[in-house]
Amino acid sequence: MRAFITGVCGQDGWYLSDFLVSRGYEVIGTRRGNEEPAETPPGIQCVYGDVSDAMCIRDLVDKHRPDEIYNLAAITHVGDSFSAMASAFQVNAGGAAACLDAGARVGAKVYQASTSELFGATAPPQNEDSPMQPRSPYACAKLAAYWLTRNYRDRGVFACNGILFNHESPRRGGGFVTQKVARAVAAIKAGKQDHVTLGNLDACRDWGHAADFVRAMWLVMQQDKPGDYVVATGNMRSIRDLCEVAFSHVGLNYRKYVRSSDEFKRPLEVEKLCGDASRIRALGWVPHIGFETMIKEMVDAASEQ
Ligand code: F7E
Repeated sequence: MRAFITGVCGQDGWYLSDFLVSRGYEVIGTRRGNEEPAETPPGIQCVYGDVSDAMCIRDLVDKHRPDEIYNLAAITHVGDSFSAMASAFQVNAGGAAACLDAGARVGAKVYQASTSELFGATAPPQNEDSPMQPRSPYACAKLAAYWLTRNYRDRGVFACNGILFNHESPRRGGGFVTQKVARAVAAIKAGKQDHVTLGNLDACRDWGHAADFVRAMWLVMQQDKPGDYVVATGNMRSIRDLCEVAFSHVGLNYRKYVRSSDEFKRPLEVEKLCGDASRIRALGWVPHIGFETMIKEMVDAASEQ
């Protein structure tokens, strides 16, 4: 089997390519060319590719003729999307269109990296039938991608939306709150920093581990029929809970070190997300790594850097 992964150098691209290579897949992944060679996942073929350039994606897919396409490339920071609306749409909606179009031409299955941000203002628990009320340009663009995927499916393409809730790991970018906290804990413990300033401490998320979530991506692509699946742990924690776990792991009380500022608050917030993943659990998917274990892994990894 041959897989084509866009955005292969991101957190999910690493874990997914690792998983697929271990299952004997040949993996071709796109990168935008601004990463160091050492930063590309091992065992795969990395090529230049930008999902906002539909002809580029079409040519690559025509050339490599994959069985499965995983569209993971995206502008992923929700907060940043408020000031980068046009590029959020070009990449997050346009990229999905490019992958669906390219996949349809060669008969490949297409996985679209969808997101719990689609639910936005809808109260938890959220599942595949919950109303979608996006609260950011990021989520609006991802909602367009979600519907494009469904439209292609209606036209006969094997196209799936994986509606993933937050998922983290030591490979998470430093702009996301888990990694920001993990790195701050490491720096404060080492005496290099005396506090960390966050935004909204009351927001709640359902956080899982990227290694568990990429298995779900693959699983939805192995079904007889294409579909949309929520992928989540079903456990909800606040930003305060995250701080408590991360700081207490190194013997510190977070209340002494965590501040909150409007600077890191969003114009519109998604207050509470917690997924009901019954549909994918019925296929046999279970997350193995719990929240505490994951946050401690991230703090330990940050401490070793
Ligand atoms: O924020 C709050 C912030 O940036 C989580 C992306 O992968 O998951 C991710 O989106 C929460 C929000 O992730 C800070 O306001 C407080 O309520 O880690 P985050 P996200 O926005 O949930 C979804 C599923 C995706 O699809 C996205 O691509 O934490 N928060 N203080 C903060 N967030 C950040 N980044 N920085 C702070 O200082």
